[in-house]
Amino acid sequence: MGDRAVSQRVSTDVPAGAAPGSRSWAVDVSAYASGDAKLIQAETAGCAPTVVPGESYDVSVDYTSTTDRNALTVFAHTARGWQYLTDLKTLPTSSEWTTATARIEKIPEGVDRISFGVSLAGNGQLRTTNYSLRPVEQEPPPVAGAPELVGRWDVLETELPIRAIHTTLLHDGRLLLIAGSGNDGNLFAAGTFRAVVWDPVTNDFTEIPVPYDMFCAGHVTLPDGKVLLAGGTAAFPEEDQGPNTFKGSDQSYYFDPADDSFHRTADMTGAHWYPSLTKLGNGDVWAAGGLDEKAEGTVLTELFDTSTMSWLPQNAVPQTWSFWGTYPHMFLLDDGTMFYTGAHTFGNGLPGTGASLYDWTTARIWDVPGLREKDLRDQAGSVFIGPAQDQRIMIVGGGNTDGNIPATNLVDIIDLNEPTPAYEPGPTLPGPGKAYVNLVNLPDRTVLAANGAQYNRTGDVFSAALYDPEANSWSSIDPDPVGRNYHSSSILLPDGRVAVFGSNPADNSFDFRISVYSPPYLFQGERPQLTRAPERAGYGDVVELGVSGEVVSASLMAPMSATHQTDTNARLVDLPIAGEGAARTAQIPDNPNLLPPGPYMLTVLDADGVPSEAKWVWIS
Ligand SMILES: [Cu+2]
Repeated sequence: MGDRAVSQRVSTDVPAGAAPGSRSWAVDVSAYASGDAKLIQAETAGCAPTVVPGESYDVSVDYTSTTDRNALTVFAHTARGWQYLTDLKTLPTSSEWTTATARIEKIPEGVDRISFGVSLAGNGQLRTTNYSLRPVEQEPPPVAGAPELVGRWDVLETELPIRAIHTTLLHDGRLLLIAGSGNDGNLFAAGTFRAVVWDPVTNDFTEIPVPYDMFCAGHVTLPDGKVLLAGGTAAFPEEDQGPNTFKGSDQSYYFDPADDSFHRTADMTGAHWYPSLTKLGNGDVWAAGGLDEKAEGTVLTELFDTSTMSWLPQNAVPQTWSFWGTYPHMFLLDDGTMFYTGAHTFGNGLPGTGASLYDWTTARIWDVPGLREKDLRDQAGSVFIGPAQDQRIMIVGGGNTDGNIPATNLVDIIDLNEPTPAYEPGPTLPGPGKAYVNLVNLPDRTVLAANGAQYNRTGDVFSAALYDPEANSWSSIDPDPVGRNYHSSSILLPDGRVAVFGSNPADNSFDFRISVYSPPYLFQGERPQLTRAPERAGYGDVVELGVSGEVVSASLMAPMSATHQTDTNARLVDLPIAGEGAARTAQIPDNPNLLPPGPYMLTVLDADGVPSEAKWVWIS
């Protein structure tokens, strides 16, 4: 519209560094009297990008113009058709290619597509190219920092003496922190492998001699409180190999907190770099996944016989002959089968739906439907939500190391008590998408989701949130002031705090700072106390507890053993209680698949949702 002469054409004059074959559009206006000419996307479904009402977008376009009568203009499509939305800014004369950027704040309701570009309302020549539209990442709303609402993060003055990549809470309250070579090829070549035991109460570190490169092993706490380690690194990638083509080790050791040393067991049947270890109801350990001695995916399933402290021969283990990936997130269910959540470290393009049920006794596998974005679940988080009796598992976020695609903030939840379980969409994690999310069951039955990054070992995402399984909702909390991505882990401490370790970004540096998160329940007045509990209890036992405070429930929590943000053996098991006042009884569940044998942290919870400090109870 308007009164002017317009001619336009395609031009090969494009900005320096533009992709080969790029073109620009040029428009010439002369004899201008009124109206304008626009270089915008064609207002058709294929051309004009789709948008989401309420979201904000950053737009950019490269332009040159012989006049200053230019504006960055947006048109919007609704059910009623296309109409002018706004001019974001005017653009100055520019003889050189210049990138014009602006933000479209909050797309109005009803708008499903937009078209944007540069309009020219005067005599002159305008050229444009390189149109881009990017959603603005929604940082979670700032949180008013009352610790009784959002908790508190402290970064300790003490720093780690080693790259703590494998972290385990021991039954004496100390932590076993293992680096092995710590992802440092020079230390690997020198045969320098390290581990320490850290006492968070006295702040002492004890150096532990490490017999082989436990970097990239799997680990789990055995029924007697020893820590079983299996697999690890036999060789770093050679120069002509990809970055994650490490050769696996078949070695296996256990750490004994009684003598602070590693002891060798018989080797595994095959080599595993990034295996997952899942403890079974009888106290034995299932292991699978990872790369073998040739840095290829291993299909071997392994079983550790705890009574003889040895790995069984291949023919004594039901074999699926399928590759579970690297560090597959495999959870033991209450009927003795397992659930593969769809989360893993590295690797994508998974077959089927991406998640499955698995009967390890028959080696049968069933696809489970409903997981969204199955190829964006590299280094997602997986966790039981609520008491393990609910058999509900949540998968949170995840990325794609292969494509370096921005991570997702999608959350899916599955109820494995259903006869035909399927993932259902859960509430989206507040803040930008992230992989490397650290998920921790807290004794008040909420779940902490902290740390992470949007891209492969870069783009730290600082948002953090607590998930309430009863409300099925997230509430944002203050973030860890330390950005943490690859090779970070979080461990619940017996006093109810969470210790967070590590981060190994793309430059292969390592963050030696330790963060400690004190959840809101530590600032909500007096805590209930567990004054008396048995040291040991058997399946189905009724045990006596001494408590103070208005106690409403009790639970047993498995001490965490985590690497790569994950502990597939973590769980909180509800302990039904009876009685009144200071003397209570608690019923130990009779199903060992729900509560595999071993040391547990027993806590009681009061009516305000404040947990006691834990006491250790051995379940056998
Ligand atoms: Cu790793």
